[in-house]
Amino acid sequence: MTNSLLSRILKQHTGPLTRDLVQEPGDFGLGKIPSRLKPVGTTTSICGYCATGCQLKLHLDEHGHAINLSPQSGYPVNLGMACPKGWQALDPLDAPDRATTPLLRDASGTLQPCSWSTALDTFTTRLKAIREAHGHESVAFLSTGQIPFEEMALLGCLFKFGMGFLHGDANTRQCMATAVTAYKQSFGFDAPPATYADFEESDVIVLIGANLCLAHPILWQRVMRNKRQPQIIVIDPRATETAQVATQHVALKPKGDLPLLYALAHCILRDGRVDSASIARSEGFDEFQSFLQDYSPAAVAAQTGLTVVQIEALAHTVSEPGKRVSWWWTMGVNQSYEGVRTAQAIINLCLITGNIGKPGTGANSITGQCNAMGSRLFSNTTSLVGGHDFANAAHREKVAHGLGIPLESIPSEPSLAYDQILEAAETGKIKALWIVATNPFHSWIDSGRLADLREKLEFLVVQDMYHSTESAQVADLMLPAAGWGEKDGCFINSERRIGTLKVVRQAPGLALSDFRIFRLIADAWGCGASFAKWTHPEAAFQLIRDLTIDRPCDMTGIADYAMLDEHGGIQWPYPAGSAGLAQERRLFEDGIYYTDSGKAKILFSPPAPLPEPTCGEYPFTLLTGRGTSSQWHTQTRTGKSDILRKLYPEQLYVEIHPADARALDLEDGDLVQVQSRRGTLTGSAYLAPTVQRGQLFIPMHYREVNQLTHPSFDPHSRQPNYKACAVRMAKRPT
Ligand SMILES: Nc1nc2c(c(=O)[nH]1)N[C@H]1C(S)=C(S)[C@@H](COP(=O)(O)OP(=O)(O)OC[C@H]3O[C@@H](n4cnc5c(=O)[nH]c(N)nc54)[C@H](O)[C@@H]3O)O[C@H]1N2
Ligand SMILES: Nc1nc2c(c(=O)[nH]1)N[C@H]1C(S)=C(S)[C@@H](COP(=O)(O)OP(=O)(O)OC[C@H]3O[C@@H](n4cnc5c(=O)[nH]c(N)nc54)[C@H](O)[C@@H]3O)O[C@H]1N2
Ligand code: SF4
Ligand SMILES: [Mo]
Repeated sequence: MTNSLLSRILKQHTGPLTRDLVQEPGDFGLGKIPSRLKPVGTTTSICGYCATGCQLKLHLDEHGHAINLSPQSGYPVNLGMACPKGWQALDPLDAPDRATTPLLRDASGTLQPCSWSTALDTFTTRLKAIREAHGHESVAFLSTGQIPFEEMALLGCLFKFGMGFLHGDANTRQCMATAVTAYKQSFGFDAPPATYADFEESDVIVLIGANLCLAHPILWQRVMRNKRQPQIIVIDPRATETAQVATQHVALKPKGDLPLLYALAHCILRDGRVDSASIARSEGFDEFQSFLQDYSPAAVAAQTGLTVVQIEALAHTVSEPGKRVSWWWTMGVNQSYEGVRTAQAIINLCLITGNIGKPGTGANSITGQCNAMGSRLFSNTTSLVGGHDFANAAHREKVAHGLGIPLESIPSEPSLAYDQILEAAETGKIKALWIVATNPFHSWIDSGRLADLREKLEFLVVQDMYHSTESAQVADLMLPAAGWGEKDGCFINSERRIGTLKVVRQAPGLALSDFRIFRLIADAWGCGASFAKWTHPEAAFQLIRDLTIDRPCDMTGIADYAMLDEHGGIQWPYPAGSAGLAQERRLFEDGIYYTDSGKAKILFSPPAPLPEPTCGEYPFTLLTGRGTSSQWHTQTRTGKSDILRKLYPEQLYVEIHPADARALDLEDGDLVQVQSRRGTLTGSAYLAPTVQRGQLFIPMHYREVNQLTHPSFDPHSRQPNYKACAVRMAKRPT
């Protein structure tokens, strides 16, 4: 190992790590450095953007420093492909606005550089004082689906079991909460059943509220490898990039999904195109059958915006006997005030037609962020770490024992959800927030409210790679974090595949890996001893891996990171003794679900009205979502790449149907104002027949967009309803 690589690795994993803070000896032992970090010509890492989980091959110079990358050809996920973000994954690391030192707001209100000692002192003194004065519910964290799960677990365990606070949630609430709740209720565990090979083995692929070509381009490549000449049906109000290359586009009304899915089930039952064996493995069928009587195509046509003929034809296609039908959904379903029931309506269709547990089938949610699936198992927010339940006494005992912590330190109550945390901050019950690897001042729904909320907070800590994010700029204390490529750990992708990341760059200045920051905080707080075994990410991996024993996500058969690399990643479940299991595995092949009875639950309720329908004053429905394959969320990373920036419009644009534009006397490129009851933004009109009349589309990547969105939530999952609110639009007055 060259000296310079060694010193870099030491900087990430061992003390002393910072110029101003001397670690206690023995805190991070030299012997813990994973041997796979020895310098070689190349190494591999899972991409740090989307949940497809492509593996990238990093090309290293003689110092072990990544100078370039290419997609990994032998990896079972991406098979040698990557999208533009993956190809440019190193660019964001070199940005000039990287946070290189902690920043503390001074008496004049300016963020000033400070030492790590001062930062840690301030962090503990302020939060302890707030805890002392207002109790253990007065501080909350908001984290992410975009850091390794070893880091997520350390944060969640430190905050709840070490620091003794109760409330923490993550941006996965904005993204996957609906799918989590739907699966837990229907299958008894949060278990997306698919393996990506199912894309290649289906006869009918239904993409509902998912724009694969743009948001998961490499999964679209998997669809393109399907040799069965599949029908590809896209259910989306917009003629998206994916809809345009599908065999059929079902252009429904926004939020017409639930009545449509019930009408499909109605037709399928009426025509007897069901799989009795699969129905026998579920509960609630009789009630469902009588419920569906009211959902004939004629009864729901107006709500869906489709004709009876279209609905009947679709019902026929998705229930063809002998055909393999797979359903795939993303944010068009999850981000809805009735997302859970919509996802379950998809699950119900698969259950009654027997399209589950077999090749080319499934009710499959596609995940968003690189490690949303890791967050779901390990972040210790909604679920107790390792796929457990806070309310279950036996689970609490198992986790306490496994982690070597006192049982009393594990709360039995659940955390408030994201929106409830922010509401508690508005009402003054929560006094301080710690934001890690997410940018809610841009991405949260009705984001204008956050400005007022900021005024009410006594203390706001933001931990990010950049000091320039909307959230970092309003922090009282900013902690500089290493990013993807500068730290190690694991991600879990949409098909439950666990894969590793590597250190291939040195974090700039005093920036530290989130893992390292949490360790330092544990010591500063005085609870470091409880986390003595969490010496480095791989040690943490082994600790939390062992917690999964006997859970559906059991991964106790994974020895170490090297084994993950050798196997091309490993899908859970992988209990001890799994050697020889296939590389591609779907769930429920045995027809047994994770519920107490072993049967799946058919769950349903009547569709509810839109929380904010259009009206004379606000006549347009605003849809939001991904804009291009080169933009990632709030653009803190993709905005730093010269190449990616060339691939998308710099300024906010509003897609409007040409006929609506004519009625408003608008031409392409005209400056327009879009207004909702909550805010106003300015952008340029983009005339696009891909949006329906009466609808507008604005990509989520521009900071103003959430000033318009309406804060409504799914009652079961508390996921925000980002995708439909009422707005008006006009040419901008000159
Ligand atoms: N390039 C890029 N890729 C990404 C991301 C990114 O920021 N950039 N983000 C990642 C993340 S975290 C996520 S969650 C995924 C999101 O991936 P997707 O969910 O595919 O992306 P979205 O554009 O948010 O939403 C998908 C579609 O839902 C449609 N839609 C809106 N309302 C409705 C409705 O009522 N019914 C139906 N059926 N459809 C509706 C929209 O028109 C949109 O085309 O992408 C991941 N991949
Ligand atoms: N209107 C509208 N709003 C939406 C959506 C929509 O469709 N429409 N989609 C929602 C969805 S699905 C999602 S997932 C959210 C995403 O919303 P956010 O999570 O707020 O978006 P990101 O830009 O991914 O923010 C991640 C932050 O983490 C930082 N970061 C990256 N890597 C690291 C790291 O290793 N450590 C630390 N400490 N920081 C790091 C980045 O610089 C960035 O500031 O947006 C939601 N908001
Ligand atoms: S498809 Fe997703 S995981 Fe693959 S390279 Fe692109 S962003 Fe990365
Ligand atoms: Mo997401």
